Amino acid sequence: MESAQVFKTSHARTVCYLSAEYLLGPHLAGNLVNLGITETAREVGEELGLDLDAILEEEEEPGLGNGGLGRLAACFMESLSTCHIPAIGYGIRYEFGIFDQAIEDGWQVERTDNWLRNGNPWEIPRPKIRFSVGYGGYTESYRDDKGRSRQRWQPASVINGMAYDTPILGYGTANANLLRLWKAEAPASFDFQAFNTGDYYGAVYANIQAETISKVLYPNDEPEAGKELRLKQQYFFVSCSMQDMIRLHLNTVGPLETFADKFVAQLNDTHPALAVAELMRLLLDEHAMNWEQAWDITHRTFCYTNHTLLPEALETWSVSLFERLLPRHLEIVYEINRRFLDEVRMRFLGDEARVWRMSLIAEGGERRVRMANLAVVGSRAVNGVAELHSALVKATLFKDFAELWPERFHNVTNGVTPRRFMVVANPRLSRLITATCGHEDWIRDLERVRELEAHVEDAGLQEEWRAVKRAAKQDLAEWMNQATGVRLDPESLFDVQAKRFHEYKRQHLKVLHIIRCYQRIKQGQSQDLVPRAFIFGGKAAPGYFMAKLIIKLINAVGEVVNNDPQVNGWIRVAFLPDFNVKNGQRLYPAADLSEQISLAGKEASGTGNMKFSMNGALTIGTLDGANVEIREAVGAENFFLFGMTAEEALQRQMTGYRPWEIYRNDAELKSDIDLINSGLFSHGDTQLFRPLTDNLVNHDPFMVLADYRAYLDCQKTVSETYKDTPRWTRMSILNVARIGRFSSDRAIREYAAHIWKVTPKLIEPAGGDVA
Ligand code: F58
Repeated sequence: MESAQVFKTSHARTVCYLSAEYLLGPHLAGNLVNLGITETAREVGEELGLDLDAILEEEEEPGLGNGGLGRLAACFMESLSTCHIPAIGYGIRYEFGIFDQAIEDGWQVERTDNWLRNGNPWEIPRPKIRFSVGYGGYTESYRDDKGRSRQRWQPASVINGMAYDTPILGYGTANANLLRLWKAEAPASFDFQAFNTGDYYGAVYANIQAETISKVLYPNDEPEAGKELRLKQQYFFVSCSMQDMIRLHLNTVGPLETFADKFVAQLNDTHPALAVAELMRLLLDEHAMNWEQAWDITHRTFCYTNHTLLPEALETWSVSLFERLLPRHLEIVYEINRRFLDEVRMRFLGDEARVWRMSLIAEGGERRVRMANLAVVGSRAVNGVAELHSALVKATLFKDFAELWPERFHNVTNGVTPRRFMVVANPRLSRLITATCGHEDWIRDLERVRELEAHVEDAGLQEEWRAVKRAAKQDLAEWMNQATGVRLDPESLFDVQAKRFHEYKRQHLKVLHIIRCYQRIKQGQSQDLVPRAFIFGGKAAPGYFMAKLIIKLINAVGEVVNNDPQVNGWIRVAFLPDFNVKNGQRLYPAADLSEQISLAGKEASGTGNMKFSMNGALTIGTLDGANVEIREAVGAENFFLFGMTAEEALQRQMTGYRPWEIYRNDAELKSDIDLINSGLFSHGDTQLFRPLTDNLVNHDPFMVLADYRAYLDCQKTVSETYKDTPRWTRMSILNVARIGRFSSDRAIREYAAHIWKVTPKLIEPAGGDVA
């Protein structure tokens, strides 16, 4: 309340983070750390006969996101508060978050995530903060009272959005920002209508229809199919948020001419890009501005972050659906496009191909609205999420736009919050860092973990470092045994790949490595190996057949390996079910090796790579996403690099990539793939994994086979290095000591300084100091 009051009275410039997803994770432990009262809470609990850890274990997590993008939004909210930057996070209060994953007979099965089952103690319902949101209908021209010609929208249906606020605390500060999530509901007028017309069931139906809009998070990754509801969701939260920002501005600052001075709105990918058209509509139609003025404000308000280059993941909406749902917005998009394309034509005379590529509307085939183009045109700044990604954004995806507006393009490399991913997840390591550095300041200024470097040769520290890792592995092994019945040996190398399942992330490359180890041991060639536990975690989109088949393959290989006494002293395979924020927190501290093996050029940044590194895992990875910068930061000698560069991969694709030749010419690779096809892992079923193996041999869109040999060679180096315990420990310490740059605080400070132009505003605690 103090924060809100100060931000309001001081007219502080405010960041509005617009994101369809927030993958928050449990709140309690993070809030205790940020308030500096974890130990107090533990003691109070003991007095009351309550075990804090047991309570933390009980907490249901709001899984309001799919993966990296949603988790990034959550890290950013926490860092915004920690960095004292006035901010509001806007999103959707999904009644059902990302599905819970169970593994049955090796297959992923999805279960609904009823996270609100027992209520949500962290949210504050705000019944007075409600907005109506229209859909469908038609537009009409009319003359206003000054005789000017104007447009207005007569929606066919209207629903309400109600705000639910969750305070997001900063570390060691009184600053708290709000995460404001919208819940869809039927407007009260439906009830009256029912009275008047006697259509009771009609009114109830309308109510149900309205509430559907914030019912469930899309576990996306699939091509568009009947996703009308998703477009409705996007418009729903964007409209409520824009109306709320206008309300706040009118209540605090005053005239809308200064809107873009008060607010900057960050679009977390294109999911909220409709906000560009919605703000235009509100300014033009509801606040009677002219186009030039409305566009100037809108364009100065928005910034856009791109999170993917994969063409299949770029959002487009069919013009016919768009028109049916949002007829006024389509008119506005057309007008934005008309003016924009005039500018392009003027600048690049006669280059109609360019006009065609840059248009907000894709022509040829079914006409579609390109949301990424709308986001770029409507924003004053566009950024990618790692240096390589931002360079590729400029060179490929938005090449034409970067030629037109080079000054608009930026890079802000992602980061993650050390509070959750070190202090909460890994208290032992945190204590050791604090003891070694002699202060806790590294928690708010992660660059200061560099002070560890001075102690890297200290045998005592190395010993303690290993003990910390050993204890975390022990914890994970116990949890794994409970959850899955798979026993892991904490003495073995914990080799972990945890992230969403996608072919570009190449979990199947890891499987080929496991099969190779298996075969080598069976053939008595285990001399180069070290005992390893291969641990996987991650969900596949429910409709992504290939990703689900890879999960099945992992579990099938695990079943054979784990039950074969000849090999299971050497290798084990475990699949951690339901990888979410909470389970991630169990995994990161226990990893020795972090697998970041996507095909170069495909992973925009990755953030798991940072979480593993800050917990002392070494990375085996390609030059992709933020791996490139992590390697630079920790030192090439402390990173296991393999594989093609993005450029080499592209080159090879263009000159004709023939995976079957690699398959035929590499006897080990051939025998690994043939072993899958033999039915060994599928109780004799030789067809089960055919879609996967055939695809690898014949198409291999993510070039698994091209990187196979380099990957195996690199894994050999990993094993050799692991055998040299002091060396491995030094490398691990240096990974942590040099990871400071990957704090989300750094990312937020870069956004604040270079993109948002917003300054911190420190809140003085009203009733005494915190922490
Ligand atoms: C991820 N994107 C990127 N999208 O893949 C990852 O490299 C990056 O580190 C991260 O964003 C943060 O910048 C991502 O998580 C999604 O989850 C989409 C959500 C909406 C539907 C399509 C997937």
